[in-house]
Amino acid sequence: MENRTYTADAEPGDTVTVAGWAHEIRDLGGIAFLIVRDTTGRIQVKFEKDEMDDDLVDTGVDVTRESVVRVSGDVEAEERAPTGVEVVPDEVEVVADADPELPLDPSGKVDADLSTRLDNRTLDLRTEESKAVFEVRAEVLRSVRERFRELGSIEINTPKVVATGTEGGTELFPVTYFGREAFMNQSPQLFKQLMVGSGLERVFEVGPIFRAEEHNTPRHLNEATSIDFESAFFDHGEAMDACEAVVKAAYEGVAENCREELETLGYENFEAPSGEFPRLTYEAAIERINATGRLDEQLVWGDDLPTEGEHALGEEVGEHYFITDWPSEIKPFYIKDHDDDEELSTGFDLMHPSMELVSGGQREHRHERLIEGFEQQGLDPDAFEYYTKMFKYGMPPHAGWGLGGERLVMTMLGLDNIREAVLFPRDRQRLSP
Ligand code: AMO
Repeated sequence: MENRTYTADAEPGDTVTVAGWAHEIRDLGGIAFLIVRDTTGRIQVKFEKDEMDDDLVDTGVDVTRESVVRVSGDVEAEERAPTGVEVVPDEVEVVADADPELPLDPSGKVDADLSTRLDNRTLDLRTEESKAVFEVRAEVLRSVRERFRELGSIEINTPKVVATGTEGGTELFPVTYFGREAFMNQSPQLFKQLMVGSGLERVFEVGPIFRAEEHNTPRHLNEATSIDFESAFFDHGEAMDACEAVVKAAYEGVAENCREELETLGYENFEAPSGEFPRLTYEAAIERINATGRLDEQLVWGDDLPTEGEHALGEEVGEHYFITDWPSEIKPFYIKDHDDDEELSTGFDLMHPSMELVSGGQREHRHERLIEGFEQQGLDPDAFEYYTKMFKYGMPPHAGWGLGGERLVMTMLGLDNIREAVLFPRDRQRLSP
């Protein structure tokens, strides 16, 4: 729109055209106010009924809430106005009418349940709180990309429709690809690994992953955003260093650039983590969980950590921490074992006190061992020949990780449900919008 002024930029003395939504209409008799909201804020428009044209006043006062309006006029200082200025209009146009019955109240005065909000995201994202979550999400993605570039990695995009899964056969979404069976990709795992053997060496990707898991929990999605990293000539320790740097960058970016959003969301003292994230071995982790006495049954070597165990440990540690040296048998085939102990893998997880954020590790880069790994996991190495073949042509040692984007935003903002951090979540019930 030509000559549009954002409400936040309107200064006394200006003649402006503002455009946005009718946030509120207050008719006090001789005088009426229309509050116009746009992406930058709100501005008051004043109607003095005796002094203004009747049609102009009627248009401004009779408009339904949330209709799209365009208002032209002079900006004046008015200390009683919410933002200290108001527009004295000489033209008001209703650009798009809103139905008087709204499925939710964008002024935020009446709370809506999550399901109603997700069904009506357009209206939901007119509320300051919801909008703030997605501003934060955008800043998280901006700052992680920046840190990845500082770490010398190049952004890649890999296929999402694939012939084979990698992260467990039962969690695949099948699709038909020109009459052939195909799947939605669960992880860019194999593709990012192939790139460390290419001239790119160090790569990252921000993209969707698809998991057909049955879980319907506040922290699982069936389509999530994975922030993936992989580097040639990195071991698991160096991969953890990069992971820590990227997670901290996300917090630092938000602390620095999202002050207003954090205020809207009720944070007074949002702080980026400063010290080094502690690194605990899996063995130490299960011992500490057992010592809390919170689990009905004691954990033994080889057990996955149950949610309740993660919470018990998270409460004790009280900050982000890594769990390292997992048993080889519970890590995927592509994770390398320690050279001096085959029972022990180089796999690691990064934990927020409330949940897992990242899995990673050094990868098996020796061709023969890789083939054995496929077989041990019950996967047919022939189906992955496009991948294993490249390990015959000079594949360097390498390591990397995958970070759940929504879980990062959810834990950073203390959201109750991961769905709040996704515009249009995909879960067991939701396939539209
Ligand atoms: P993993 O399967 O542990 O590892 O996934 C990595 C991270 O992605 C996030 N995540 C999810 N978030 C929401 N809903 C889900 N259903 C979901 N599934 C995963 C989590 C998790 O920690 N290829 C490996 C990574 C690697 O080794 O590089 C992988 O995909 O935050």
